[in-house]
Amino acid sequence: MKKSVVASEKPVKAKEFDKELFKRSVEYNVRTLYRKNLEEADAQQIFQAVSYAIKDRIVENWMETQKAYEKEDPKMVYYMSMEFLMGRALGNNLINLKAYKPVAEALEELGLDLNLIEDQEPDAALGNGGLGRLAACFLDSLATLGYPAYGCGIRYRYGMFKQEIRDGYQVEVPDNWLMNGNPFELRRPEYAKIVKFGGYVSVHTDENGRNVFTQEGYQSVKAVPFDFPIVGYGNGIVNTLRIWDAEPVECFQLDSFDKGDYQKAVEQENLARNIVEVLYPNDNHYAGKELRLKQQYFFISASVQEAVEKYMRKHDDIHKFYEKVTFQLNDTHPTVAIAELMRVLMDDYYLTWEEAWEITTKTCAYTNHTIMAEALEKWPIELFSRLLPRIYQIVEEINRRFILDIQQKYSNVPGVDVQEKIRKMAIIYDGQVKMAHMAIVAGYSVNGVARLHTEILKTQELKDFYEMFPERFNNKTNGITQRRFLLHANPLLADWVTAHVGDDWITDLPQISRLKVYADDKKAQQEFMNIKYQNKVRLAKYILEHNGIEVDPRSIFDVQVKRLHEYKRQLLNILHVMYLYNELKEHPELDFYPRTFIFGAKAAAGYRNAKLTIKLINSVADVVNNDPAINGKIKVVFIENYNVSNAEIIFAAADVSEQISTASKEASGTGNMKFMLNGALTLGTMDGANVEIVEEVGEENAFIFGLSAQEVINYENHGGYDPMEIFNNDQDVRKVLMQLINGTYAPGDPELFRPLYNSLLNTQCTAKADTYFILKDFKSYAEAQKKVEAAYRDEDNWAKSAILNVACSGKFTSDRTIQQYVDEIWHLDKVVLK
Ligand code: NBY
Repeated sequence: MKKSVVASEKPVKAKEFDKELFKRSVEYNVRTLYRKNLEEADAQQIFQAVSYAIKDRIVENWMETQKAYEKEDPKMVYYMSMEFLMGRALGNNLINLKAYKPVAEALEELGLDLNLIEDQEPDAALGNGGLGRLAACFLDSLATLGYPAYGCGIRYRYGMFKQEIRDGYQVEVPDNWLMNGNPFELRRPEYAKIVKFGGYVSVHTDENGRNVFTQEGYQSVKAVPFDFPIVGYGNGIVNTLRIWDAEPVECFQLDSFDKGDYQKAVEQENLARNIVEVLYPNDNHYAGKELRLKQQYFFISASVQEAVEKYMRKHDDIHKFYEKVTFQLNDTHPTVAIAELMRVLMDDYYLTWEEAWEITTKTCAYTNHTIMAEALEKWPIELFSRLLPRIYQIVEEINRRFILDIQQKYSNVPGVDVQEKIRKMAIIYDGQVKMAHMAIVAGYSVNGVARLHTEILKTQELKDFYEMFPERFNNKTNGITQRRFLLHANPLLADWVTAHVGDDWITDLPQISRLKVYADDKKAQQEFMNIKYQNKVRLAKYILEHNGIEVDPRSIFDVQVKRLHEYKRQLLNILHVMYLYNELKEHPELDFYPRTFIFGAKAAAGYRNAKLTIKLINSVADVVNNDPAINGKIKVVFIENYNVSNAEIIFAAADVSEQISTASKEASGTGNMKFMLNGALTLGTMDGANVEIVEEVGEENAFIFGLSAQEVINYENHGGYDPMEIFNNDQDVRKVLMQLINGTYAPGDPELFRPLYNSLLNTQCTAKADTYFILKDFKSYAEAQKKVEAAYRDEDNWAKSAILNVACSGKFTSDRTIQQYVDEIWHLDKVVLK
């Protein structure tokens, strides 16, 4: 283990930052870690030395916080999530310690540039997209608000893959983020747990006449936790993100002559090696992989065991567990926690089913993040029962009792077909375990992540469950942390905001509304546009360095960054670029305001149309960017390897925020909020949280287009719509679509983009076509884009709208979201350090 020894200080809250001490500790760390002095150390070594110096400061506060929790014994939330998309820690920790500027100065005095040091840190990319980043924002808000919380997750050896673009195609490269060691983590072997897989369950009756269930013939894995400090902003609080690593239970004996044992030992060792190897890179898509279910049970079993043991260290009555502990399940991925808690309570603490059920149903709460059918987790019972035999028994019993409840409730209700209800609502049906159903049946709260999304859950997707348990359903509109996405990501704008309205916004974002009075102020408008320009220069530099493409920071920066998915409709965006290019070619005299279309997106490794869309974007970029006839008026850039770190640079530089999902499909979106906070104007559909963004900022300060969610749902209920009609009647659309199959963008292989073409048109009348309403919304999108251009030409008015976007973003802080979870679901008390 690397170790740094630095004289530690008392909590930052009370103490001023001691620059000289900090400089000495960096020098000392470089010396002890690498036997070098500052001049000899390379950038990575300096990063490590600085991080260890900062960690020592954090550890002080960490101990104090945990001591206070120990003493006050508050109720705790365990945020259970397969994903925590943390990004980099160093800069964020400095921000939250309120030490960013002093540290930057101290390093400058040593001849070092903090920005370059920050760039040495690999992103902790233990998540796919919105869901994982939401978990990270929530941890930041929980610590900042002073709520006792644990994040529980998996320490994947390889996080989200690195994306390289070769010949326009996405290539996935393993993300070896732990390669140089991780200075902020702490291995906690003393809290290791054993997790059991497979085998069979045997039942016997003990001396008290109780049925005792034991799992036998299983394989086990040792779960070893690593703790990450989660630093609250300026309050001395440090919470814990606990992520589990896997180790073999014991080194298997090479001298074992028992063949059976030898085989088993090898298998056990392989299980430990494989289980936390890699994050599944699918977002909004359930793949049904056995190893994925193993990952889920692995971290859940360890986390549940730890939560129960921790509770029992202080309490003697397990019946009141829920008074001190609540589990928030981040989507259905951790839902096996329900059955695992039941198992521990019954098998380890000998509670009856009824007692265990009472505790479990008062402990577990579930957040839904999608209505996309292909994202719903349904495990085949064959797999589920083979891997988790005892857990499966418990799920069966939950299901049996729930079906009795349905029968009891609906048997005598006229007009209700009870069998139909059971078919739709059962937890086990058709040979599958439906995880969402279990989460709703056993949870005390079910929430959606934006108002529209929650309404759709109540009235469509989960209608039957809402009818049965209306009191469980509630909305918690997502939010983002302004500490990372404004204070750290956009220091120029952050300083400007503070200069105008003070710095309360850092922990009380609604205060930022005081900016409204400056929206009409010419000087403020100019300052704002100047900051935006500088941020565009910063992004242009990044693009030149990383993509080799030159872009003009005076052009409109029109940005779509998010996971690549058909429902998010990057295809609509690039088809529109193709259309604009056609227009410019046909009418060279057109008065066209220069525009840079910026994309950033990872596609799931096995998602064919998503990957082909990346190739299309890059192919269009090749043609358009190199056509002298259009005089650089359109530039298309695909930013390689979109991640949390480059996102920070991208949001700060955006003029236009593309939020163009098919209405009803994007549960909330959170990128939309990050753009708004940085003063970009939303070009979007009435979907997810866009609805609430427009409500806050006013429709006149955004560009809204397309079908409404209800219209989309109506079409879907009547078998879709006919895209051929549009293809046959709209010559602009027709031309663009033909260019997908006539080699315009793939001269060597004109058929290359045929699958995209086919996804839009049902020429064969076989598969459904344009299920995401791209052609249906095309015209309305193109019109909205025209309005964007016209609006941008009026610079003062644009600046006014942009300032109003910043000023009206107060609702979208994750501090507000977390406060609502606390008030309406978790009921936690704040802990204040004295
Ligand atoms: O969660 C996203 C939603 O699409 C977005 O609208 C919302 O703002 C965000 C936070 O609430 N969902 C998401 O990111 N989902 C996943 O990443 C995901 C990952 C894995 C699987 C399913 C969904 N899986 O089944 O493996």
